[in-house]
Amino acid sequence: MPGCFSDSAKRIRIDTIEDIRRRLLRIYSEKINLRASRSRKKALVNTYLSKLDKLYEAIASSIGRCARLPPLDAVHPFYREIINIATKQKYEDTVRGCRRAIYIITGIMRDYRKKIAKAEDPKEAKRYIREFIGRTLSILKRKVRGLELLKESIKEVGRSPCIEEDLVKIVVAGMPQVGKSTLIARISSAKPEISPFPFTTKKVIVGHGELDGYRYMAIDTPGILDREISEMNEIELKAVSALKHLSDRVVFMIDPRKSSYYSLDQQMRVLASVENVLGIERGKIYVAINKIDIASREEIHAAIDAVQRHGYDRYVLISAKHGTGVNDLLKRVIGIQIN
Ligand SMILES: Nc1nc2c(ncn2[C@@H]2O[C@H](COP(=O)(O)OP(=O)(O)OP(=O)(O)O)[C@@H](O)[C@H]2O)c(=O)[nH]1
Ligand SMILES: [Mg+2]
Repeated sequence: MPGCFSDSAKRIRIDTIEDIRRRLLRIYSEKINLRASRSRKKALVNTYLSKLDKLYEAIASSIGRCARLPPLDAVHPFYREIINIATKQKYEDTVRGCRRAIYIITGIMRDYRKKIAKAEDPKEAKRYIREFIGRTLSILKRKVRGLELLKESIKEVGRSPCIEEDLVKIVVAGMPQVGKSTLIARISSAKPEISPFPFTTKKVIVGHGELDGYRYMAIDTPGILDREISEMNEIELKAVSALKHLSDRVVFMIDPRKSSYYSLDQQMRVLASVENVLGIERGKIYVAINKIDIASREEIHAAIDAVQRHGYDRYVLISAKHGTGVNDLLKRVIGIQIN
């Protein structure tokens, strides 16, 4: 599998200024052994210089991880959206700030190297070390804003699915309890929790699958695409727009039974909202009328009727639980891509 940003993000640790401050103070208070050297002055200088180096290395490696983050336009739009939401659009500013801060701190470090080299006694050398820490922290505070949000956003990306560009991406949407996770578990490697209680699955789950040599990603969208746009707040809308980039195809599942949690009308309204919010062409939406093993013939017909009345002509009858119609659904969904 080619690398993706979420895999590398798992290994990137972004430090906040507070994290850095604590690390510097720890290094500062580490006991120092005056190195064996012919002259006491030389020993003093070497010891404090090596302490300065250690402090600088800690800063450079920490801020360096931030400074080396890729530009936003180099990452997949799905991650870009997650980052923009989590950093309130401040990602580029923060990364630029890190680059600038390293540059300035490197200059300051060189000045203090010279000062320490000329120090007359341990007290003076120690004072320089303290000054260096103080100036470094104040530069970080002035030049690098938003490290907390950046840290969170990278963690968020690390928790997000690995997006492979060249796979068909199938988003499975629908209201709670219609059988999304059951379908995902049947058609992909993902093992979402399935239960008879609504809102069981709380986060977007991605699985991979293969049919007749065609590999695809299947995405479970719990509690995200089950409401009308008018009910979503801004953050939810933005989170949903991240999903846009994973939606080559949409399978919208319906529970046709009268006893289901939501009426057909409600389910159709949410379908219209999904179409809208994902900005996906109608021709790429498949309606899966699920639970045909327990729905009555009348209920199934009423569902087909509602689906057609709302202008959706691609529907498949399935039982996600028993597998009936699932391969047919998949072939049709992937088939669009093949043709
Ligand atoms: N009889 C029958 N039951 C099904 C079918 N598909 C799903 N179920 C049952 O419906 C319930 C809900 O299934 P889930 O797959 O968890 O539904 P979901 O849409 O993921 O629900 P949320 O995560 O709450 O949004 C479970 O008890 C499933 O076993 C089906 O085709 N036939
Ligand atoms: Mg679920």
